[in-house]
Amino acid sequence: MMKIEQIELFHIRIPLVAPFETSFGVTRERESILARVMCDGVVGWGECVADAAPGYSYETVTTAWHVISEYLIPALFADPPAEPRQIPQRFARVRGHNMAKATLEAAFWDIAAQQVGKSLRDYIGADRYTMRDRVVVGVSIGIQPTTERLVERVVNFRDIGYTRIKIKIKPGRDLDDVRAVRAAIPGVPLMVDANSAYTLSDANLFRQMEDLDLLMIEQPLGPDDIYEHSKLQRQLKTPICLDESIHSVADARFAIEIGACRIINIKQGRVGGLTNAIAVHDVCAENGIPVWCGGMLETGIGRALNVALAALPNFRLPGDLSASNRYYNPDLIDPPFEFNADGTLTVPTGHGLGVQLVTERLDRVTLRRETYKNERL
Ligand code: OSB
Ligand code: MG
Repeated sequence: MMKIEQIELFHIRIPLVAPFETSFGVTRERESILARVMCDGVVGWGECVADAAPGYSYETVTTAWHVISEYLIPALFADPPAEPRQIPQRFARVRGHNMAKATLEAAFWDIAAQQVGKSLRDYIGADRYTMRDRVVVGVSIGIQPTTERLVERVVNFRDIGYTRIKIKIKPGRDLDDVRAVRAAIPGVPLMVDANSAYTLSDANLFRQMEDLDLLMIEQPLGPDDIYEHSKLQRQLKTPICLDESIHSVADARFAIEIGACRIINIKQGRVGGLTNAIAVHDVCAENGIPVWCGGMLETGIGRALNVALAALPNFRLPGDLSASNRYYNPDLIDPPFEFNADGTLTVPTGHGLGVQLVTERLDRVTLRRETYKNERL
C-alpha cells in the first residue's frame, strides 16, 4: 500500500515566451496546477493540463482544483492504492474530470518509479515494452497575426531542426496559410490542427488541402464528435488524427472501428492519466493505428511525463514535445529539456520523472498553495 502522508496543490501562472493562438483563443500566460504528493517520505510531482479558460476542454484550473481537493484526495486517503494502476478505479465515482484525475495519478507514477529505483520510462516499460532513449519531437505553431509572420516562424523552427511542423488553423486562416507554409518548406512533414473549428459542410476545404502532402489533419470537427469524422475521413486520402474526441479506450476503439481517424493523438491528461494513456496506446498498436504524444504547453514537470510516455513503441510519429525554451524562459525545471541535433528530446534516466524542480521559480509563479494532510495515518 502506498502510505500517503500529504498532498499539496499549487495554482501557478507562468508567462509563455510567445502568445499561443488556436481556434479557441489566445494564451499568453499558462495557468495550471502542480500537485506535490508525499508517500513514505518520497515526493512525487504531477501537472494538471487544464487551462484557466474552458476553451480546449470543459475543465479549468478552478474545476480541477475543486474536484482534486474535494473528491479525489479524499478518495485516495480513504482507500490508498497499492500501485498507480489502481488509481483510475479509485476515482471511478467521479464522472469525467479526466485532467483533474491525471494530475494526481502522475505524481503517484513518479513516486512508484522512485520507490523501485527506476526512471519513469523504465517503470512504464517494465518487462512489457521496448522503450526509446530519445523521442522524435515536432513543434506546434499557433495562429500568427499574418501569413508572412507565420511563414517566418515556421522557417525559423525548421532551421532549428524540428522535423515536423504543425500549424493551427481556423476559418479564415486556413487554405492560404497552409499553401504559403507548404511552399516555404517543401518536403518537410507538415500537418494542421483545427481544434474543432469546422463542420462536415467544410469537407471541400479539406479536399483542397489534399495536394499539399499533409501528414494529417488534426481534429477538424466537433470536440465530442466521432461519427462525422468517419464521414469526412471517407472523403479524404489525408489521414485524420483525433485529439479532443478521444477521452477513453472505448472512444479509441469506436473511432478506429468506424474509420473516424487513422492516427490518434494521446494526451494523458485528456484520457484521465497515464494508466489509460498506456491502454489507449495498446489498443491503437493492436489495430495498426500509430499514435503520437500531444502537448498542452506543459512546464518541465508535465513534459517529463510526456517524454517518458512517448518512449513507448507505438508512439511512431513526432510528438508536440518541444524543448523547454520554446515555451518558458526559464522553465520550472533545471536543467531544461534541450533540443538534440537529431530532432529529439532525450528521455530522462534519473529516478522517477528524472527532472529537478527549482523551488524559487515555483514560489515566484504560485498564486495559491494548499496542503492536505492525511489525518487517517
Ligand atoms: O490541440 O494540441 C492541441 C496546446 C493547448 C491546447 C491544445 C493543443 C495545444 C497544442 C500545443 O497544440 C502543443 C504543445 O504543447 O506544444
Ligand atoms: Mg490538437
